[in-house]
Amino acid sequence: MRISFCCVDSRPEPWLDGLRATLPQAEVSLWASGAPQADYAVVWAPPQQFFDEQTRLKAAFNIGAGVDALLKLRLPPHTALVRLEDAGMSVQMAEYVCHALIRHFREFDAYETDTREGRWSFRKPRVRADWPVGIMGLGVLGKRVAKAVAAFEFPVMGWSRSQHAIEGVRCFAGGAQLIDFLSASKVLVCLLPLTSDTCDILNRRNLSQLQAGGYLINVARGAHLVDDDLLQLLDSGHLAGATLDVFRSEPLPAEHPFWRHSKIMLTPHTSARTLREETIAQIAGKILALERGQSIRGVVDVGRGY
Ligand code: NDP
Ligand code: OXD
Repeated sequence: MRISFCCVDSRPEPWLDGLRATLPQAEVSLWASGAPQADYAVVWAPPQQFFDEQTRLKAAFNIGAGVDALLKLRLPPHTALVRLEDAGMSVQMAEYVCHALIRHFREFDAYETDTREGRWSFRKPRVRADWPVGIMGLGVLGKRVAKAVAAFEFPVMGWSRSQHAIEGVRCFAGGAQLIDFLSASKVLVCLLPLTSDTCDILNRRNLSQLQAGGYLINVARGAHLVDDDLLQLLDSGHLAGATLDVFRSEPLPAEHPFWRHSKIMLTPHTSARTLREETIAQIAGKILALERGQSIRGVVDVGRGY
């Protein structure tokens, strides 16, 4: 069995060593143009040329959860596209979102300013019931985040394409329930895949539905958010702030106003990193299952876009 590795932005050697150690029966190599046809591919942002040449792949494994960039490419017709499912990302996402939420809710930034200036002063405790948290996307990551937020006793709402039933989470589904979901939320967390249906979903119309003084946490994709709409809602005071991990253009261009906005906290697309060992173990397990003729989870529905 041949496995071709083609990932921009990743040092290939540890991945190649890890794949070889986990699948000793496989011939694992770094892709270069003209390489022999492989059975499986492990990819992150490969060039179109990779799929133009590797036409006999049974499956291409993305080493991330989001496949929006891959779906812009032409894939060979019989190649299954497989995304990463959790592999250590969901607990990181839960940490990140809870940190952003609690930092804002407990006003820790204001306390930091106070204490740095030598002030021993208290703020009135906020009432948790007044801070309902709405999570867009109840997939692998959204569900884990909902559970973590609920553990801190915030009211939690979730919105997805199909109806879900999750203990402790008030679930909404589909376009018809979007406005009800948003208007019941004060903090909005975006964990949707980027598709033609979800692009620009964090726009003025939708963000205006959040309760006054709302807060946005976008950890999904930059193209979910209409940047200027967020800036206007922050400046008008309807939104109190935002934590953003993802941007339309990454790295965020130096001149972008988000860098310097006092109500925006930003991080460089780091909320849930791909962990090499967990990722290799998951991919190797799926390759072995496919070789045994078994079906696997995480196969992307190309028509749906995730
Ligand atoms: P999943 O595919 O497991 O979950 C996607 C969820 O979004 C599902 O609940 C799905 O609904 C819902 N959804 C999809 N389309 C719509 C729609 N049109 N309307 C309403 N709900 C919709 O994905 P993951 O949880 O694994 O990952 C989510 C995203 O997080 C990734 O696509 C990626 O963009 C981002 N991500 C960001 C990272 C970072 O570091 N910033 C790291 C990892 C991922 P249903 O359940 O009905 O199918
Ligand atoms: C992912 C990401 O999709 O890192 O996994 O953004």
